[in-house]
Amino acid sequence: MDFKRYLITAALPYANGPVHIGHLAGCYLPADIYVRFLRSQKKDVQFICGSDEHGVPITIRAMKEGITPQDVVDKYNTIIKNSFEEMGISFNIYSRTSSKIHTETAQAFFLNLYNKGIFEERESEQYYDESKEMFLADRYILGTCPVCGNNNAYGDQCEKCGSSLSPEQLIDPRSALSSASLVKKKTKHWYFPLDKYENWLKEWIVEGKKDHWKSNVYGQCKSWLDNGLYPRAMTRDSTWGVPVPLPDAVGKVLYVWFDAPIGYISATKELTNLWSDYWCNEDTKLVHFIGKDNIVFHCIIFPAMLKAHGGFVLPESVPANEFLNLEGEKISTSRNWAVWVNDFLKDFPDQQDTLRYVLCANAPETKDNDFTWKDFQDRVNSELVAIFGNFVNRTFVLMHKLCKGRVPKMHNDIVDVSDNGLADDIVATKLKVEQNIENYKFRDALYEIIDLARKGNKYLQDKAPWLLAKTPELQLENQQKIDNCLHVCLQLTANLAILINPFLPFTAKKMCFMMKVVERMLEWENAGRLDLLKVSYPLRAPELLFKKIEDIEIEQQINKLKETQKTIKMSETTDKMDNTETVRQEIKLEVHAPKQEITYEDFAKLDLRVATIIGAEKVKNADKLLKIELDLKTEIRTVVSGIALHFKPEDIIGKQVTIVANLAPRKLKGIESKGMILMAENEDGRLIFVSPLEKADAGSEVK
Ligand code: B3M
Ligand code: ZN
Repeated sequence: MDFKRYLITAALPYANGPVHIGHLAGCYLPADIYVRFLRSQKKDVQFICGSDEHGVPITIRAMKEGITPQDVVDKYNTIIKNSFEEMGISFNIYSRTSSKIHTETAQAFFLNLYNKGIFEERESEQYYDESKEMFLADRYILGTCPVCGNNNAYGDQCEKCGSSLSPEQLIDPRSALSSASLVKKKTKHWYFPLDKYENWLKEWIVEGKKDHWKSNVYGQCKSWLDNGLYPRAMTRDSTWGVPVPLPDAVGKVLYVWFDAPIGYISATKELTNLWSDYWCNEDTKLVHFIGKDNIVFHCIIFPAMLKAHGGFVLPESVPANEFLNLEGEKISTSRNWAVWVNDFLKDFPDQQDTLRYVLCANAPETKDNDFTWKDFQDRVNSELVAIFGNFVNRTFVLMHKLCKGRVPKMHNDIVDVSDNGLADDIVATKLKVEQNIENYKFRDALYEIIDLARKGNKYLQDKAPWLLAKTPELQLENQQKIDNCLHVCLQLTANLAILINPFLPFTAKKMCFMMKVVERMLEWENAGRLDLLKVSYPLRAPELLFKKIEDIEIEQQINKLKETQKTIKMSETTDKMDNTETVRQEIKLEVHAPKQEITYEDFAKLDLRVATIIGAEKVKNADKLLKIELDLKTEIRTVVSGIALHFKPEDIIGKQVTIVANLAPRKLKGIESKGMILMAENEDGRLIFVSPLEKADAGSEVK
């Protein structure tokens, strides 16, 4: 399908910290490459982003820094915006969700659904942390997953088995902010009935997107859909956020994941009066660039909201990336384990493109990837400097030396196979780059361009014009060969500028300057042409496009990280209790922390039994679930367990396991599960049954 307009969004970063390389690699850089590519094709495109200024992460940061939430967002919005600008992330608008237009747009959206009677109004008891005097967002409630027993499941999702949860389903919920156990308080909220959109979503995603969404994205959606969708509260008790526009909703705001994606719409409104041409037209291609932790919100919840509202285009694609780690460890804002973009630019001034290069060449497109400083140095020195930069530089130096600083003529009567071969390579590369970018394979696209420069180097090496210049007796004939060689190399240089422009825009600009061409030459349709630089046209002296990264620079960065590591270790030991932190990684730190003490009576409430597995089969439409039949001597029990990725049904029959026999029954995929099988979990995530060392009688009590 041909689209008339393109609406490209990049996840709205929480304004609770600066931007780091993981953010760039995860969504802003690929989005920018995509947009620059579209613009170079003269497409009608709007690139939308802004700060996400609501939600718990902001209020917690404010609490921690002892300032107001408004101070927090003002401070970080500026820092983030500047970093993006400096890195050449070319948004058409970078807005903020604290803007008036956003409040109005989000409230109108809410009221539209409200007036249609879409929300379910529910009074419920919700978890309240008395020590912090606040109701807790789902993400800030931890507890045991009823499906797989993971005791650090979040109130909205168990990351171990992928089940979608609500806080009520967690066993022994506790506060992630204070570790306190929670009390329940009555409160009223408006729920969006996601379950009612399940069939529509299945059709739209499972049938419509299976073959063209990235497999990591499709897979995550599929598992959410397989696990079943539930109504979700779209309002929260808080003073920070977009007020719920209803008279009886004092002290309530829109859930941040309700208002944030609407931020894409309000930012477009702020940008142009023609906003509805983009948002309300079937011939708009809407693409959301995000990180993998945002998939469910962009692929399931927001589309369902748009569908409920009606009149909006749905995302054509959501090319989410996986995560970028740093020197083998997860990047973390709160632990300061990151390379901050503003710091990078201080240490490596004017080297935006080297960072863009490495983050794209090593982008976590299909799996989590690692950024290491050594790899940064290697890629810059052996790819950017030694291949691309070197080719352009040699071409310019030789042209000045052997062709009087002007574009030499092409002598058509002596054109040979290698000249033609290189011309063909240029055209072929253009096509491959196009295809790869259109399929969101930016790494592969970039590789093709470097490979073309590599071919240029080989061509130059084989022709060796500097040797031809050394035989004065053949001067005329050789000069023609020299001319042809440098003519081809210069046209290739111009083509490289066009191809590299979406990826390394600063470099492409420098190349235009050296070639004395206007930037319009960079339009994509010009790629493949061999007459981009006019014969006899004088060119400028070469500038070095990239700087080699020295060992000492890398050592400094590594030392910086080592210092950070020391601080992290210290604060982790001295400061374990102060975990009013913002980001999820922080919560993960708690994973192995000992649990609260319990009394013997607490323990005695558990009815633990040995049971023998006598049957096991996969649950239909649920990759992770096994339906297991257990012999408890006095009865045969069915338990549904989230272990299908770890065990084959046929391998576990006959095994003896320990179960919690008096756990309240729960329906999973329509099957009633009575009890939970206990598992030990290795550091590598492997699960092991907790079994008696010797065969015990089925049904015997464990105490
Ligand atoms: N602020 C989450 C994040 O930064 C969230 C994205 C909103 S996109 C509408 O990861
Ligand atoms: Zn689980």
